[in-house]
Amino acid sequence: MNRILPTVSAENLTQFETLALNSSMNLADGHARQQLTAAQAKIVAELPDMWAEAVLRPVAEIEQEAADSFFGMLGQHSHPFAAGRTLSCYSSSLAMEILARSLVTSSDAVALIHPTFDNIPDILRGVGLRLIPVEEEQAHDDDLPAELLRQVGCVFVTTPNNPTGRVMTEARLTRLAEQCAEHDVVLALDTSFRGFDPDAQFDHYTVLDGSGCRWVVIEDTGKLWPTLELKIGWLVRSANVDLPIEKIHSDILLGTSPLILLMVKRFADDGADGGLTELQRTIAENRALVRAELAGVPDIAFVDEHARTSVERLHVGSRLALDVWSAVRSHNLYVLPCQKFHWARPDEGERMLRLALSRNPSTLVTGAQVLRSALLAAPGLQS
Ligand code: EGV
Repeated sequence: MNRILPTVSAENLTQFETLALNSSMNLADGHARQQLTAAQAKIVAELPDMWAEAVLRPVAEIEQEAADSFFGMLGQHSHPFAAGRTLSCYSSSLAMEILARSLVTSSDAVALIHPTFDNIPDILRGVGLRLIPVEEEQAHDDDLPAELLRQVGCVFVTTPNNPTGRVMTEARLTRLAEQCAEHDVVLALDTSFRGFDPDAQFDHYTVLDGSGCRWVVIEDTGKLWPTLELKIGWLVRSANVDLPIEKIHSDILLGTSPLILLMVKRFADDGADGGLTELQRTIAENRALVRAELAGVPDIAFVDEHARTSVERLHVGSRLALDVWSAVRSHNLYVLPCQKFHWARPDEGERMLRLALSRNPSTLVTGAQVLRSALLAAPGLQS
């Protein structure tokens, strides 16, 4: 007999992820849950020494070193050094909240990439901002309409995007920044998945500063390393941004933990020393593993063929993603249905699931096998 599952109610993607937190087959959230590498385990073993170091040293110095190592690992060599230009937060969502509260003091609307992770639209709407969707294809392929730029105080782009993995090229970023400068619109980037894709590691800060536009970038250590939610979100801004970011940041926090900053520095130094390449290789292997386990299932497709981020979208054909989600959930496997990524038109995501790849290979293989059986048992409409 089937186990009776309680009715679920999940109002956003994170609540879907919360349902998965205690499952041994959690392919839902995009946080890193794979094993530490040997080099990373060594850093973790040295945490007590880092604690002692953090007690002794000035926090500004530690913060600067952590930022230099992290931004350097990601090719962001021109990131600003001046005080207050790179603010550390407990998480990138907190950085997002600070940005949203800052924006709403001087504008009422934001043009936001579509689809993207739903806490971005939810945070922006939460402070009262009106959102205008910008289709991913449009943002990447064409200039934005002047009509749109006249209506908004900010253009917000996630690159690489979550869940699609799509990366904005240097040429497109250059043009978008020019357009934002022309219309005096703030260009905001969320680059939380940058570490997974070398194409996203050209020096964005040179491009942004070269354009003269007002800009904000949210960077994140949180998706890369299995550090048990110990992470930093950075809120970086142009000198001319003219938003009360520092004030609002200070309303909410005095600072982040120097212990976590030291840990981030060490992980980033290891990343620059080959760890990041190793991580990219691991994700590529994990992606290949999942694709292989699902090979030959009728009426499915991997949507983002060239994606390199730590998540993978699966089109479930004529099936409904929520039906597949329920079917695998009864076997304790959790994945993420994609409707809510499509924050302006949820229907567009109703036949897609997102699978997390920052997991151990054994978890991915078992999960993919459960998913395979469920897909085969629910063939959808046969053509
Ligand atoms: C992903 C969830 C929230 C976010 C998960 C995520 N954070 N809601 N503050 O980190 O792709 O699974 O981005």
